[in-house]
Amino acid sequence: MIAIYPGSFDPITFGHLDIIERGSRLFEHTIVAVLGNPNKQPLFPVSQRVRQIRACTQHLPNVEVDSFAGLTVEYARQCNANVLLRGLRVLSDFEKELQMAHTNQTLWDGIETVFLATSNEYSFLSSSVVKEIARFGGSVEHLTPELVALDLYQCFAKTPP
Ligand code: COD
Repeated sequence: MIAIYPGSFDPITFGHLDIIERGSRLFEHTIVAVLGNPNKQPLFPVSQRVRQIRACTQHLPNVEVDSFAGLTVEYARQCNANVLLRGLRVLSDFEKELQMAHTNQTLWDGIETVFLATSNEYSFLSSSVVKEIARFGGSVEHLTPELVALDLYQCFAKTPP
C-alpha cells in the first residue's frame, strides 16, 4: 500500500520525522509530499524543503520525497496512493484534521486518512515553534535535524552554538 504524507514542512521537525519513520514501517511505500502553496509565504522555498527532507530520510529506503501543487487527493490519485498519513498532537489538530479528512473523502472516495498520534516527546513541536526560537536567536538542534538547524541559523544570521 502506498501512503502520501502531505504537508508544508516549513521546515521539517523531529515530530514530522517521527511520523515518517513510523509510517515507513506501516506502508510499503511512503511519499512525503511538500505543498507549494501560492497563498502562503514560506520561510524556505519548496525546493529547499524537499532537499532538507531528502537528506533527513536517506536511511529510509521506502520513503520518497516530492513536491506538489493543487489538491492533495489529485496528487494521491496520480501516485496510485490511497492513504493520506497525518499526525495528531493536540485536540485542536484533531478538529482541523477531521475536517480535512472529510473534505478529502468528498473529493475522492478512494482515499483513507490514517492518523498517527504524536510521540510524547514531540507533542508540543511544530515548524512555527522552531522558526520562532531560531528567529529570536535560540538553539533548535534538539527540535529539528542538524542540517535544518544550520539553514535556520543562516536564515536568521545566527552563529551556530
Ligand atoms: N508530531 C506529530 N505530528 C506532527 C507534528 C508533531 N510534532 N508536527 C506536525 N505534525 C503533523 C501535522 O499534524 C500534519 O498532520 C502533518 O504533520 C504536516 O504538518 P504541516 O504543518 O507541515 O503541514 P500542514 O498541516 O500545513 O499541511 C496541510 C496540507 C498541505 C496537507 C493541506 O493544506 C492540503 O492538503 N492542501 C492542498 C489543497 C487541498 O487539497 N485542499 C483540500 C483539503 S483541506
